[in-house]
Amino acid sequence: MVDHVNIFVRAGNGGAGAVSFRREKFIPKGGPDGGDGGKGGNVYLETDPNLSTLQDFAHNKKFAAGDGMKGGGKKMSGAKGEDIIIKVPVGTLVKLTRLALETDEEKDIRVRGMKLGVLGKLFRQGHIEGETWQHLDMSEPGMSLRIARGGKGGRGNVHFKGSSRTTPMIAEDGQMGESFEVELELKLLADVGLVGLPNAGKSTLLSVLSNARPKVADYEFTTLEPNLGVLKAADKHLVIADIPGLIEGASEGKGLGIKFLKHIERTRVLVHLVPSIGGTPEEIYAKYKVIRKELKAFEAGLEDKKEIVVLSKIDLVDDGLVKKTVSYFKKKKIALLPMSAATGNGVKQLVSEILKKS
Ligand SMILES: Nc1nc2c(ncn2[C@@H]2O[C@H](COP(=O)(O)OP(=O)(O)OP(=O)(O)O)[C@@H](O)[C@H]2O)c(=O)[nH]1
Ligand SMILES: [Mg+2]
Repeated sequence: MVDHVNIFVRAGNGGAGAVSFRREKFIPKGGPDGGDGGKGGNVYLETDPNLSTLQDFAHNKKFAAGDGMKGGGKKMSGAKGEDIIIKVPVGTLVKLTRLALETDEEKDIRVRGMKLGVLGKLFRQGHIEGETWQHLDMSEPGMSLRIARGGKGGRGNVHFKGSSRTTPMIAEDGQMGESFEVELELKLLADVGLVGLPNAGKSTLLSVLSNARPKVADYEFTTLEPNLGVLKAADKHLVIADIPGLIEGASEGKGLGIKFLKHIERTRVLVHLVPSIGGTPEEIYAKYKVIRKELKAFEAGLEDKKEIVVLSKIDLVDDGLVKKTVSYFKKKKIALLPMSAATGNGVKQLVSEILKKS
């Protein structure tokens, strides 16, 4: 899954002001009429709730807004450069690092309305200054932020007329647009995270609790990228994140590793699914501990989050084992909630626990 990329953005440069003189019949020496340059386009970041990865940036890394156009004669202003809007998923963390601006020397330019070969001067305005870096959290749907400002257009020579300067041969060049290197890191925003061994039934549970229809199959590592779903209960809308399964040694790179755990870093409660099949209460508890160890190894405080521990797939084992396992966990001071996504047994209790804890 692409959830960490660096891209480059550049706002548009302002257009240059014009050096131009009025030319009309019977008025041999018209006054200055050079218009202003247009403003450079801005760069915006906007959250799009339909996106869930940064995949779009895997190959597309450079974004530039339009430059402002040059001013013209007859006090005509140049057109404004076009803005660009970059869409990112909700939960994208943004780090901006300002890129150095190139400085341009004074430039000679041709003067409109004068004999060929007469040159005017274009001098550069001050650059846009500001923070060299900043962090942003694109945490809300519909959020829009300007991250790079387009340069102002330069003033045309019509502004440089003075009593001692009736033929101003100067105008301003446009200001340069801001440019940044932008680090985008996605940490999905969800209220509830589902964790557990591969095949524990996490994706199945997500499909029972929400409108999401993630891939479900009877083998390990069916889920390769996080799935999101919305649980609607008691006037609440809770976002649930289903992530790939964890195995022993995931923190050392086994299986799919533990990197994707960052997508449940910002949840309020974890639902930990422990499968009931294929073991004694002790063995089931040992499987629970395997996941706890990996959560701790991630070193982001996941082990301190509120946890609802669910004994999954109880339709496949006999009631005696369920009872014994519940009391075994109770001795370890863990309230175990038996559940079957297949029959719906225990799902209501789970939903009310989630509402209580989130
Ligand atoms: N009988 C029964 N089967 C279940 C139940 N929940 C899930 N399953 C089955 O268990 C298998 C694995 O389910 P998934 O939901 O894909 O498991 P997962 O935890 O998401 O697995 P990974 O994505 O590989 O980590 C599928 O064949 C499901 O149909 C249940 O409550 N009862
Ligand atoms: Mg799955």
